[in-house]
Amino acid sequence: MDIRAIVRRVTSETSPVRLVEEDSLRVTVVGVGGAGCNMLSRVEVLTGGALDTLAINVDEQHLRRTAARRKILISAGRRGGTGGRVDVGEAAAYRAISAIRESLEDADVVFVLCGLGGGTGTGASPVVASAAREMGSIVFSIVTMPFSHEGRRVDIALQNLPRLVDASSATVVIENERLMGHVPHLPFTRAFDVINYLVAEMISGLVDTITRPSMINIDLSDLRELLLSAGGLASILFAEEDSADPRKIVMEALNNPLISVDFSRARGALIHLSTGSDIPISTVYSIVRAIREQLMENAYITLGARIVPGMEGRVRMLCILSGIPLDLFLAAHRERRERPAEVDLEFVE
Ligand SMILES: Nc1nc2c(ncn2[C@@H]2O[C@H](COP(=O)(O)OP(=O)(O)OP(=O)(O)O)[C@@H](O)[C@H]2O)c(=O)[nH]1
Ligand SMILES: [Mg+2]
Repeated sequence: MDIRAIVRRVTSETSPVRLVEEDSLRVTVVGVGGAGCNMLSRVEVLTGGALDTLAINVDEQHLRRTAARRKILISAGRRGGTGGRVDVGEAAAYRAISAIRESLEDADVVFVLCGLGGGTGTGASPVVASAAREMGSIVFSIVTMPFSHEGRRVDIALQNLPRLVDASSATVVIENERLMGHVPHLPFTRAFDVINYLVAEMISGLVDTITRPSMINIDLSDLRELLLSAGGLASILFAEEDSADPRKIVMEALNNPLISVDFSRARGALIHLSTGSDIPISTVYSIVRAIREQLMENAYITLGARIVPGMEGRVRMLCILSGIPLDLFLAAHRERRERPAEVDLEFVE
């Protein structure tokens, strides 16, 4: 979207709010496998049950513990779950495909959550994403990559990520390892909980962005446009800063990516700002320009903004960078995986 068009739109509107009816957009959040269901429980709690949530797992006990509005138990067709086998997870989803399709029938936007690396989530999530997409939904998959010390699970994740990217409109990848760089001393289970919380926040922010009326709205057709011209692999950036220094906001966001990939190859961005009513349009312009500078030339940029009472002097930004080449990401990961552990050696004569 061209910034001049936005300025025209904002300045020419008698009422700056283009209303989206509160319930006009149907969003379903689906958790697949153990990690996916844990993330989903967080979404359910964080949003106070306001979103339509669906849990899918072969693990019945885990499914019982999951907080979700609806649940589908899929069968691995053998005792003891998938045993970490992706083909078994995939077959389990196909066995339940009519129940899965039925439960996603009316959704405009479907979020598919999964921790890549196990059998259920890795195998079943592309089946869920394809089903939703075939029925016309926009599908955002949000997945985590295993920690490097999880060994074989990393290979499983790398091998299967392309299937999920193909099946989804956009796939946001979060590297557990990058996130933990920010909180290195947490025990394993607490670390997962931090990730689950972050994913829940991300979804609630995104849903908020596309469903609640804003000063400049992002709606379904904006999303479709963005994903048509720049779908594929995506990353999400957040920042909150003083509105006096727009470049600082963008730098803060870019310095905290949850994925290690070169953003200069991203082909699109969805930027959403929450800010006070005192924000000058020049600040908005500077933020968009600073993001644009980081991306491919002619990148597709969609902007949304909301005035939040009490946020005078501050800007909170949520930015989805999409259209990142998958092969770049995979190559960087494979290389890291094959590289022997680095050791600092000093030779003394
Ligand atoms: N974000 C997050 N990641 C998790 C959590 N638990 C495990 N993981 C990650 O997700 C990967 C997959 O684990 P699970 O989700 O338990 O596996 P699954 O999809 O249920 O598959 P199987 O149990 O093998 O059938 C692991 O390798 C971890 O990297 C969690 O609670 N949250
Ligand atoms: Mg499991």
